[in-house]
Amino acid sequence: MSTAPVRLALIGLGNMGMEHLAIFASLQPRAHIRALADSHAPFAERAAAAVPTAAVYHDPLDCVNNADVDAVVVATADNTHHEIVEACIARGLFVFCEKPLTTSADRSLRLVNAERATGRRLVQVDYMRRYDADYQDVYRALQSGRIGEPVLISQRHRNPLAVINFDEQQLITSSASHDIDVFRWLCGEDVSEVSAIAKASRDESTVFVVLTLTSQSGVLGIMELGRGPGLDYDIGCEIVGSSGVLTLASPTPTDSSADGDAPLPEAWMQRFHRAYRSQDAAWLAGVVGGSFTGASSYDGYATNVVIDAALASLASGRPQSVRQT
Ligand code: ISE
Repeated sequence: MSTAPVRLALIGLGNMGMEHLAIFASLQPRAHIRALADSHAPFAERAAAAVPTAAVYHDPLDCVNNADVDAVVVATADNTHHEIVEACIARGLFVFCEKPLTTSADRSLRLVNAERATGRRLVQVDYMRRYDADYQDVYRALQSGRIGEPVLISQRHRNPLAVINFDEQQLITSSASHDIDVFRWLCGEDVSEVSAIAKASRDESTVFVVLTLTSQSGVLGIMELGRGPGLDYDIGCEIVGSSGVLTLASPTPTDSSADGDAPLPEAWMQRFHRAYRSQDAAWLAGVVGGSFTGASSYDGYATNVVIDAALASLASGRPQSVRQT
């Protein structure tokens, strides 16, 4: 196995990109941050101040096509992921992309096919909950058979309005992508049907979406997603099995100050700070060793298929079949 550092480009340097930058900087010398890119000049400059030796690009595609790197981290706006990841695959670069992989199942499928054509696994999607210690406890307990056969997986995902002012659609496309990924990961299979309903308070401050899913073997999933002024960031998961119940532990304080770093700007970064660290370190090891443990391009695509169907259900008021290619 190579011991040379992984030469990295980080593209998209808003809050999430800066969080990855801090993590990969802490993983030096295994990671060598050689290039930074953001089309928003102040963001590029802020990151350059943190890593003055890195080359700075203002065009993400210029960075992918010309930076002297082995691997790329993409944390740009969701609707730009497709073309950046596509360019990475075309250059044979490993790419770690923020969720959702793209903004439609069709686009994500094109990436899956482009990656398959290379004959190598190049893409990982940032679904960091898979690396969270509490989620891993639940996952392992389920796999061990402790509660028998899973029957119902209920999830709760609440956001404070001060951080998230999503409408119903955005709660599905952005927030629910995590819960859909967790449902597929826990069930170990794809989703076959989804339905979505939503309710906003009269003053429009509080918006909730409820998704109901069925897995291919019939496991039921219920997820409630919301935002509002009266809400804390609150994540929950409970699995009812044929012989018991598993509940996701309430988080121990995992804010960044616990690790001696500066406070993080977003509530979910505090809650999942250690999961992001574990995930980024595992991805780096995957780039070196060629074996990845995180969400694949297919996982990103399969989540997009459910999102598309959930949006269709919200618009039509009817359950929608979910069909993966
Ligand atoms: C955000 O983009 C995230 O990734 C957070 O984990 C999630 O909790 C939040 O709702 C998303 O919008």
